Amino acid sequence: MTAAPIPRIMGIVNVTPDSFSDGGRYADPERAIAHGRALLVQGADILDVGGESTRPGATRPLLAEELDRVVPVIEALAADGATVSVDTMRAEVAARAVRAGAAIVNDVSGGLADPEILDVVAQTGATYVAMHWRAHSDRMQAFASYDAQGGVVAAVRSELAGRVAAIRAAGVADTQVVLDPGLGFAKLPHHNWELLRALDDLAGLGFPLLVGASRKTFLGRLLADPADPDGNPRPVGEREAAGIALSALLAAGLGRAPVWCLRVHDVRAHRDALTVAAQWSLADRAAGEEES
Ligand code: PMM
Repeated sequence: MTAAPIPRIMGIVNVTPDSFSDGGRYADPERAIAHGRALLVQGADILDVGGESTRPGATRPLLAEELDRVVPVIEALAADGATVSVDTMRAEVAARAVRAGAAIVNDVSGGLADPEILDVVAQTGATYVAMHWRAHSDRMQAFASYDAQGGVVAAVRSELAGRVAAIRAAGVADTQVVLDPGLGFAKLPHHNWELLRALDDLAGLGFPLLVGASRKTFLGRLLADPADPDGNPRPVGEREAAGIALSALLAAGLGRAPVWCLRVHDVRAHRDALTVAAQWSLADRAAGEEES
C-alpha cells in the first residue's frame, strides 16, 4: 500500500474585526503579522491572509478597507520568506496582494464574485484556490439546497467543473488550480459531512483539494449539548478538538482521496495530528516492506 502524502497546513490570519472564528483578535496589522509569524513557528506551510469575514450573514468591507487590512500584512510576512495566500474575492485585492508577495489567491467564490480575478491569476501565474460558492454570506444559506441536482456531491462536482471551464477560458493553467468543496458555504451540516466522505468524487476532476473545516458551525452542531432544549451549537472556541480529529482522519485517507492542504486556525495542534498520521504511514510502509 502506498501512503497518501501528508497534507500541507494553511494557517489562518484573519485581519478582520468580525470573523466568526477568532472574533477580531488580529484586526490590527501589527497583531496579524505577529500572529502569522507565530503560526510559522508552529509549523504552517502557508499563511492565508484575509480582510473580509465570510461568516454567515456578514456584510462586505469596502475595497479600500480590505486593501488596508491585507497588503501590509502580506508584505511583512512575504518579506520573512513565508508562502502567503490572500483570501479575497476581489480582482484588485488579488493583484495588489500578489505584488506585495502573495503566491496564492484563495477565492472563496471561485471567480463568481469578480470574474476579473481570473485574469489576475492568469497574468501573474499565482496558484488559485477555487472554492464552491453560491452567493455572498449575507444570503448564502438560502441557497443550501441540492436535491434537484442529485444531491450535494453531484452538484458541487458539477458546479466546480463549471468554474474550471471558466478558469481555463481565462488562460489559467491547470497546474495553478486547487479546488475546495466550500464547507459551510451554502451548506447544511449534513451536506458538509457528505462532501467530506466523498472527496474522491471531487478529486476526480483532476485537481489537488483544499479543505477548510476548522471551527465551523457543522462541527459545533455535532457537538451540541443534547440537554440544550434550543440545540445551540457548541461555541466556536470549543470546537478545536473535533477539527483536529477530522484532520487526522483526512490525512489517514478516510475522505477517500488525498487532501493537498488543510486550512486551520490552531496550527500547532493540527501539525501534531499530521505528525501522528505521517508516523502511522511510515510504520505501514515498513510493515509492507517486511512482508514483501
Ligand atoms: N473558509 C473561510 C474563509 N476562507 N477559504 C477556503 N479556501 N476554504 C474555506 O473553507 C474557507 C476559506 C471561513 O472561515 P474563517 O472565518 O474561519 O476564515
